[in-house]
Amino acid sequence: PTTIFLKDYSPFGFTAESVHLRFDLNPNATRVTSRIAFSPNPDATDRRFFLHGENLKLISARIDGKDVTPDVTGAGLTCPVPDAPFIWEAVVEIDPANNTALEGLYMSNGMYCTQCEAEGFRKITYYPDRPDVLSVFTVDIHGPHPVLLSNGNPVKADRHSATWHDPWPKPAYLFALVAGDLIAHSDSFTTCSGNKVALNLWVRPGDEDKCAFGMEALRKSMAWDEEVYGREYDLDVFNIVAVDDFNMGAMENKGLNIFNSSAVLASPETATDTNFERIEAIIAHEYFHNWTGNRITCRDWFQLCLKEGLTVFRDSQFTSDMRSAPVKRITDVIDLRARQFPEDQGPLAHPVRPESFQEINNFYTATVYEKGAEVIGMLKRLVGDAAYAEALDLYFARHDGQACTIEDWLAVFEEVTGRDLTQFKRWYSQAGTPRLSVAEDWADGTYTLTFTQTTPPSAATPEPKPLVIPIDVGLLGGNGDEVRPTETLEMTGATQSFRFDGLAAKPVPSILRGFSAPVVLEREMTSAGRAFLLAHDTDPFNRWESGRALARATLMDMIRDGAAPGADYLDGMLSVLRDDTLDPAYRALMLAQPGQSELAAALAEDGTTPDPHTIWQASEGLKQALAQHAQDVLPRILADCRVDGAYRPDPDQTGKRALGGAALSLLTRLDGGVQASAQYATADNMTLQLSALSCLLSAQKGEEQVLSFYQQWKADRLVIDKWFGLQVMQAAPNKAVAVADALTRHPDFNWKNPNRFRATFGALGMNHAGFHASDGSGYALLADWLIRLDPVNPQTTARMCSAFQTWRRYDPARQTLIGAQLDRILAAPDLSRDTTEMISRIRE
Ligand code: BAL
Ligand code: ZN
Repeated sequence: PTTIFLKDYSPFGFTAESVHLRFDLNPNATRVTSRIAFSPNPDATDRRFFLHGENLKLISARIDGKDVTPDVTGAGLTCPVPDAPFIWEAVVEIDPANNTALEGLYMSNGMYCTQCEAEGFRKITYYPDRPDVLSVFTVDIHGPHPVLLSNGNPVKADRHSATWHDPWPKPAYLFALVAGDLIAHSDSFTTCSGNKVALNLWVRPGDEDKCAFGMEALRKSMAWDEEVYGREYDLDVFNIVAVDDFNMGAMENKGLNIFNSSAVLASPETATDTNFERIEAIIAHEYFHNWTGNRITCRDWFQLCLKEGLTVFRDSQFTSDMRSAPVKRITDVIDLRARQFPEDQGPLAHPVRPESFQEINNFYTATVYEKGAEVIGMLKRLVGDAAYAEALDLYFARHDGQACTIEDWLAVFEEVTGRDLTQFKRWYSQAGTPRLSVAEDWADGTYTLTFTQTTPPSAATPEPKPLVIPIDVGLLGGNGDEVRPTETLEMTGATQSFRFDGLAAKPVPSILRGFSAPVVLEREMTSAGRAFLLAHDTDPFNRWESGRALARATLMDMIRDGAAPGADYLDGMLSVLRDDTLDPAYRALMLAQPGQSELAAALAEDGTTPDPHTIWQASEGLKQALAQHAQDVLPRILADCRVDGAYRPDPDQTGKRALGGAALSLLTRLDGGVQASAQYATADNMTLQLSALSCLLSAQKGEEQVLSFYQQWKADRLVIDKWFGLQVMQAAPNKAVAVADALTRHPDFNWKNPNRFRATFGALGMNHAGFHASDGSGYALLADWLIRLDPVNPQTTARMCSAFQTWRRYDPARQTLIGAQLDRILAAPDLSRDTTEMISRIRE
């Protein structure tokens, strides 16, 4: 496979002034006729006319009306062209019905849809399929379908055809087309300058009752982007379509967002609170891309974080404003540690802006997205809110309609603030999670904190240099009062000290408040010290963090020494549980323990080879101990969390159900499932039903409920995805592989559907001790299925390979077993470029 390098970028030799596409839809023989006006690009030196194209049958090609015979390969075509503006016309035939990779134009339940990011458009027609070629598209669609959609505004429509025109120049990756028998849930939004925009959420008949929440989320997102970023919507219509077969969560195509149905459809009976929150965030994310991604796009795919990091950052701000900011920050950090830290600390480590790739689909990663968002959060913290707003205004004004780079992005901040961001830019170019250690000193009323940063070297960054790290610090007195409010310390050296003068007594520091930088803070602390911060820290994030650190330390002692859970943790959690002044959602997050994979990472970091089964036992032991310690308060908590009245997925009810769920899971350890069974029997919404079922399954009960759940919901594919996933996730470690294997034989295991495949095998990866069964059966089962899926859907296969990325943490026997499976996958005939790249990088 060829490696592509950032340093080799050069612009395309031609500009595309306008694009006209005609689609004559047919499941196995769709005809795509293109008419493109090209002109020589004055900014380019290389004038070779190469158009990308894959899996296309070229029927005819013409230049300025004359037939030509291009040189065609599996990757595209070349052709001699005039040294002046010319018209390119081509007719190709494609086979959407057999497009199982779900890239380009494909079919899902009889409906046509597209996914073009990153390089899917080349499977639709010959085109310069690169994000720096922007053009104005007009699209004619012909086919016997009631609904025919594309980007932009509708121009005309009759019984079996429709024309769409998108006035905003865009790269081909934002192209979209949908055709099928769909029903609209419609509404409207009047923008700040008075344009009434028609909003439609298109779904399959039968899903109409699952649209209201997504539509409301869209309206909120449109209002928020006007209010907070001054960004107004720019077309007459905004269409969203729900599709069942989709590789990603959703896609921001201009004016025609296409969503995985799991990321948009929801009703109280079928979706959990967590689903509702995720839907609100994804609707916002895709909508916000209209400015950060679409109006200003990326010059090349190395700049992916330019749009993704920024848009994740914006959607996090939105969720913080709509819901609880501390809860959002905590859940983001949990997610970062669960998904991005392992990536950054293993063989797949890459910078937020990678410098090379073989398959760009493999770089839609937690590093590009989530660490990319953290980098923007740091930048905002360093320059302040006002300068951030000014820099963003300049960014939008200066780069509207352009394809940009990280250099363009940083330049607006440098201009607005006068800062030199050369060192800060290392966050974009260096891989690896920095470790930040801290030492303290107290003398004569002066308190000094000395920080040392080190980033472990990796293949991607063999010699990391010091980064700019914003460290938010507050100081507390011995009675818990705040003696110094939060201030942002700006660390630039490898080691650096910060002094706090004029203090009457030695303070207790609260460091890295709000998780002000994506680092691992290494701080020697006693359990009593952590318990103090858990009780008193005035920063809600760090208060939670102290509880988390206490849980981690307690678990590590249990794992390493077989110690009994200490009183600091148990008493600390009891106080949190009892504290009715704390938001229930926040209390629920406090009760959640660090994941078993996170513990394995912490052990490996400390030089102890993690044993998944011992980790599982300790984790179970701590939950059991907490259940017993809190047994007197749990029934009251459960009762207090009961919600009267109609279900609403709002922060208030959601928080109560989350805390109630946490309490029920502890209570199930004491009552053998009596209350969980009762909740299951009376639940009138999916959150309560699923949390009860989850409690029962983790207590090795619930056989009857598993069957009745299936009977109740077998017609609802999104609920049945949950049913598949939950059984695997909650299975005891010695049963998880067998449960997953049995489910692959279930008639509803439609493995070509990415949601069903991910529900089953994503859950197996998440069942840490189950996946790492010492006989290697988990590895073998996953490898079997990755080998089977790869020829059908390389993109989803490659993503699922990351379950193996942490393999070097484990004992030699497990490494041998995993290594053998990696070799087996690599040896599969015709393995895709996607999977080859992933497994090769993991295997290194
Ligand atoms: N652009 C791919 C899907 C997303 O990040 O919104
Ligand atoms: Zn995105």
